[in-house]
This record gives sequence, structure tokens and C-alpha cells, in this order.
Amino acid sequence: MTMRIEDKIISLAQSLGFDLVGFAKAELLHNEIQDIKTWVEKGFHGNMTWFEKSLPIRLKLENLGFQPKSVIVLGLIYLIEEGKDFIESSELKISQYALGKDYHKVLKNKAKPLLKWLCSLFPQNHFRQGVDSLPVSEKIYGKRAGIGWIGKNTNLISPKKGSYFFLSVILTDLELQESGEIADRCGTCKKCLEACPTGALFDEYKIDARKCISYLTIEERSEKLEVPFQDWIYGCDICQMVCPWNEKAIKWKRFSLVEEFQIKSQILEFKNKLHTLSEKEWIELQNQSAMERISYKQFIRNVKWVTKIKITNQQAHTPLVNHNDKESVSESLQ
Ligand code: B12
Ligand code: SF4
Ligand code: SF4
Repeated sequence: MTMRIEDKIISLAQSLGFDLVGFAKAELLHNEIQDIKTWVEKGFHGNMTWFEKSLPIRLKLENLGFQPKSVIVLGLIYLIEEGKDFIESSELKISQYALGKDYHKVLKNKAKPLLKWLCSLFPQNHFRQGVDSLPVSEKIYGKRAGIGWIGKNTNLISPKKGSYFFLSVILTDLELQESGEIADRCGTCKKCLEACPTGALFDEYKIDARKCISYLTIEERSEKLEVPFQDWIYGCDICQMVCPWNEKAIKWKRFSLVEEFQIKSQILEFKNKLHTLSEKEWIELQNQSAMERISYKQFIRNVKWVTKIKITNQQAHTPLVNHNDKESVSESLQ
């Protein structure tokens, strides 16, 4: 019996190290289009103007230059065994997805043999890969491809592997059979909404990015920040850390086998001196990591903001506050 092309793709992707593989039709449903439009209309994307600008492609994939029929969705776990302890013991926290090397490059490199093979087998067809790089709703296609369900924390969750995985999509005009969706397993749980410190998860399955610590520490460029964001100086994992499906993934040891996702040596080295990092050390720290997205100035802004919040909180809980000290600290952190 000959093997289906879908099974061949799954087998090759798995042999390349991908943890999740599925197929979806390259079109959004009416309600998904409406959700994305509403999100932008309400301004929930904040200053991510690139998101708004790319809507014509995001909502209509043929604007990419060819008419895709299918989406191959690939998932790669980045959860590492030491991740939880490392983050919990860090005074200034970097989210797990940024502890290793830049995932954009890792996923692109890993998928290269798959793309090469597809192009040689189907020379008449188009194949275009994106890892965040294409204006394509990766989670929505991931959901349709049966990789997981979009949870109340708005992340894609796999029942067997949790949500600490990256997504990549390959758009193609090859007709592939859809994998079929899986059921939503959030049930009555609301842990992520209860744990989110800023109210960014303002309702089940809904996020206001402007309040999300991940957005504030990475995407927001302005000097003034208004939302307190606890200990996080790059990204935020709170709504993933409290998710029972990630607790299960840790218990079942669904850890990443990818060498590049292990904690970078400079992050280990500078863990306890992030408050005083020089520009040269910052460049070493962020080199080849996803943190290249922010500047030294932004990094310092984040550190100062977190420190300021911490001091303010400590003072709020200390009855014998020296008013003058409080003022001088606030001034120095402006
Ligand atoms: C913009 C963006 C962000 C924004 C917005 C987050 C978000 N939840 O959409 C910010 C900067 C906040 C962000 C943060 C993070 N991100 Co991000 N991000 C993206 C990006 C580029 C686009 C996502 C998008 O289109 N969002 C807009 C919403 C409307 O679209 P959607 O979530 O697909 O929408 C569905 C539902 O969530 C729901 N919905 C959600 N909010 C609302 C609000 C309203 C009003 C309505 C009506 C509906 C609605 O409607 C849609 C379904 O019909 C994708 C990559 C990509 N190209 O897709 C990565 C991506 C989603 N991010 C990723 C990651 C890892 C993160 C962080 C975990 C990083 C971190 N540790 O700090 C956090 C998680 C925060 C969180 N709770 O979601 C991964 C997620 C992997 C996974 N397993 O789900 C992706 C897929 C990148 C990748 N290639 O791996 N991210
Ligand atoms: S990443 Fe942090 S701030 Fe953003 S929604 Fe999750 S818990 Fe809230
Ligand atoms: S914490 Fe609970 S409600 Fe939130 S995504 Fe996980 S299972 Fe769903």
C-alpha cells in the first residue's frame, strides 16, 4: 500500500525533530476573521502597527502572491527541565521562550530539508514557510490542524505536550487533507485569568495586548509604562505556568530535545547581575536570542520599571517608611 503524502510529511517532520505536525485548509472562518477585525478595531494590538498593516494578507492569504490551499503546521517544544526552577529563582525574570537561541532561526533551519524535499517532489507547487515572519494567524491554523485548542489564556495547548511550543506554518497550493480539530479542554478552569496580574486576559479566550507584560516589555517602545508587571523584564509566562496542562507536560517530562533551546551560557552567567548589566554585557546576553528584538535602552527601562514597582510594593508593606528615601528612589528611576 502506498503511503499518503500527509503521512510522509508527518514522518519526515518528526524525523527532523518537530513534536507536532498537522494540516489545515488555508482559509479563515467568518467568525475568526471577525475576531481579528474586532481585536484591531478595539485597539487591543496597541502600538503593533505592523499587525494592522498586514491585515489584508492575514485575512486573505492570496495577497501573499499565490493562492495557498493548505497549511502545514509544525510545532517545536521549548520547555526545558531546568526552566521552571531557573525562572522561579531569578529575581528579574526572562520568559522561558527567550532563554535559548532565537526560535525563528531554529525552526527555519529545522524545516529546511522538509521544504527541499517538498519542492523536489512537487516542482510545480509553491511552498512558503513562516515563523512569525509571515502575517498568518499561526494559532488559528494550529487549532484547525489538530495541534491543540486555543485556551482561555489565548495560547495553543496540546493535551499531551502543553503550550510551551513554537509554531511554524508552511503555506502551499498543494491540496492536503485536513487533520481535524480537537476538543477544547479548559472546562471550568480559569486559573490563567485569575493569575494574570494586569488584567490583560480580560475575558475567557480574550486578550488586550496593551496590558500584557509580554507586549509591554517587548513591543511597547515608549519610555513611560503604566501597568505594574512584577518581576518580568522580557516576556511573561504566568498564564502558562499556572496552566494544569503545562503542569502535566512537566510531570510527563515533555521537555525539548533541541540543544539551541537550552539556557544560553551568558544568561546563566548574568542571572544575578541583570540590574547592573553594561551595554557590552547586554549585547552578549541578547546575541542570537529572541531578545535581539529589544534595545539596551528598552532593557534598562524594563529593569528600572520592575525595580521601581518592587521598591514601591516593599514600602507599601513597611510601616516605617522614610518619605525622603522614597522620593529619591522614585526620582532616580524616572
Ligand atoms: C501578536 C502576538 C502576540 C501579542 C498578542 C498575543 C495574543 N494572544 O494574540 C503579544 C505581544 C501580547 C504576544 C505575547 C506572547 N506570545 Co505571541 N504572537 C503574536 C503573533 C505574532 C500574532 C498572534 C495574533 O494574531 N493575535 C491576535 C489575536 C486576535 O489572534 P489569535 O490569538 O490568533 O485569535 C484567536 C483567539 O485568541 C481569540 N481572541 C483573542 N483575543 C481576543 C479579543 C477579542 C476582542 C476577540 C473578539 C477575540 C480574541 O480570537 C481568535 C480566534 O477566533 C503570533 C505569531 C503569528 N504569526 O500568529 C505570536 C505567538 C502567538 N506568540 C507566541 C508566544 C510564545 C507568546 C508568549 C508566550 C511569549 C512570552 N512568554 O512572553 C506570549 C503569550 C501571551 C498570551 N497570553 O497570549 C507563540 C504561541 C505558541 C502557542 N503555543 O500558542 C506564537 C504563535 C509565535 C510562534 N511562532 O510560536 N504575542
Ligand atoms: S503573558 Fe502575563 S500579562 Fe500576558 S496575559 Fe499572560 S499572565 Fe497576563
Ligand atoms: S489555565 Fe485553565 S483556563 Fe487557562 S488555558 Fe490552562 S486549562 Fe485553560
